[in-house]
Amino acid sequence: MKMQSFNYIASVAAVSVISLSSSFANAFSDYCDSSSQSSNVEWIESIAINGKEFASGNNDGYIRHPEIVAMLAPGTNEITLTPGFPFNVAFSETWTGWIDLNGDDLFTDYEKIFEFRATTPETVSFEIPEDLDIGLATLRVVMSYDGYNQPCGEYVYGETEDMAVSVDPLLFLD
Ligand SMILES: [Ca+2]
Ligand SMILES: [Ca+2]
Repeated sequence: MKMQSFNYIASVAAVSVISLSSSFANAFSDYCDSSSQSSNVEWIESIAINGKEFASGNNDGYIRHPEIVAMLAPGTNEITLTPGFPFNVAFSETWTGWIDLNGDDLFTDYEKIFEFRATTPETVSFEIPEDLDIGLATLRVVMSYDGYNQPCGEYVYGETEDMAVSVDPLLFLD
């Protein structure tokens, strides 16, 4: 059991040394497109997972964080979603998040980890099943002014961000 675990980690580390960015690009390549038409007046400013913040600012409607792996814990996790506004005028935004827990490149209702509407930064908790072995998985967050809450497709105002997540602490050794 232990040997299998270390063999797996060793192969991931080898890939990351040789070509980290292309490895992640491949990991994301099969997901459906999601983006806004405009992030001029609201965007995803930052996503913090279990207290570690990943700030991105305005990314023109979509960003895939290329070399970030956010650490999840089996059981309860916290995520803080912070919107960005250019004119000190805050709008109400619909936030929806999914994690592709089963690795089939689809974000299903079963994999939705939050959905809410808010004007200010909000922290919500979600559960990762204790017995689930996810090596690397993808978190998708959609923030939409127009209330769009689907994992795929184009909406008018807001932003989509994709990020690699893992529950395996050995993947976080830099
Ligand atoms: Ca952003
Ligand atoms: Ca899935």
